[in-house]
Amino acid sequence: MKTEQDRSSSASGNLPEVPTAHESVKELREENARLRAEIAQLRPHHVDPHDLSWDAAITRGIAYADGVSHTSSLSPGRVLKQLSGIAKQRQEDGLIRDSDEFDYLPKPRSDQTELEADFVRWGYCLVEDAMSPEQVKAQVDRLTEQATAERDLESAIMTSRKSTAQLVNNLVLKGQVFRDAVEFKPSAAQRGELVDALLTKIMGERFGLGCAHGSIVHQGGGLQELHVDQAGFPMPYPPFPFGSLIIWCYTPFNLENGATYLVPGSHRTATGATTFHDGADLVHLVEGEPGLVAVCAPAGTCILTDTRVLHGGGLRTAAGTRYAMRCHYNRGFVRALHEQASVNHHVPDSVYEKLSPRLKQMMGIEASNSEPIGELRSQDGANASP
Ligand SMILES: O=C(O)CCC(=O)C(=O)O
Ligand SMILES: [Fe+2]
Repeated sequence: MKTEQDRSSSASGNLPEVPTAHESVKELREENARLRAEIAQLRPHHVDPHDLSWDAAITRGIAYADGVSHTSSLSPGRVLKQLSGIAKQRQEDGLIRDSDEFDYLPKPRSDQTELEADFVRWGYCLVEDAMSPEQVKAQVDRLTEQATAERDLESAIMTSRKSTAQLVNNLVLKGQVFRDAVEFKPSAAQRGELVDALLTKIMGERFGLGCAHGSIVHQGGGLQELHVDQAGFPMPYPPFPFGSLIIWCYTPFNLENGATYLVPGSHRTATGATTFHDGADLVHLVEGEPGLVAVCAPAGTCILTDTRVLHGGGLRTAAGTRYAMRCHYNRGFVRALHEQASVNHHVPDSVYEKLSPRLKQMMGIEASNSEPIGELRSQDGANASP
């Protein structure tokens, strides 16, 4: 089967195209590593990265990301480049294993302490039966109806070539079932309150919504480059994630079905230090043990991920379709918008009226002061004084 690639990503912008030929990928990766090492040596203010003195910091200048790029927020992309094409290559070589082949990796669970332990150790956890079969059906029915209507209107977003995957963005505008699930109402997701409690632990109270969209992956679709979902943030990362991408599995996830590929444990070390820094050997992580796996989960599971964990959409090789909803949440101080979710600043009045106070807060569109003070003139103040 010819592999098609999904270039969209829920929280990292557009992903690069996967090169096709095996050998050239390998060669390019090596060439890339060599050139990066050379460039590092040629930097005019190259300072020993292990020198932690004030003098060294001042010589480096304002270089909070990598000391090279003036668009520092793009810097994790430089580190991730070494993984270009690797998911495709490992899939073709049959080297990606199902996560349930590893006893120690997260399993679907309902105990919060165990879920937290999985999340800390592996960078993801699986909330078991987070939606009942009826709740899943209600979401899939609405999603497929919306997806068909968007295709009929010729406004569908096809994310893999030959229409093997479709993304239905801005679900908050597209049905009460989605709005209810996004704010974890038990009527839409029976273990929504548990998901909410976990996300609150990850990001603190009043976390925001980055995007909520439907992901429809047919045979031959779904493959993405490996990435992290906080690539917009400069490195080095602090010892906590900026957000969490959660995936509501509407159909079963496993290798053949196009489950998310993920490198368990790639988000941090035991001390909390980040894995992402200049010179990090990410290939070693991908090829190690457990390495890159396909996250197995029955329909109804909610996958919570740390935005620092290496992962990407997996290729569906089986016949049929994988349905899911992906929601990206951010810490409250992060502006709640996203390249596929202009929803947060273009909400039609008819939908605005239906949004709960919490959803408005999550989307960053609550009116916190209905009578703000505007531009004042000196006599305005004089008139106002007694
Ligand atoms: O759909 C998936 O399995 C993962 C998608 C993903 O990582 C993303 O869109 O950022
Ligand atoms: Fe992602």
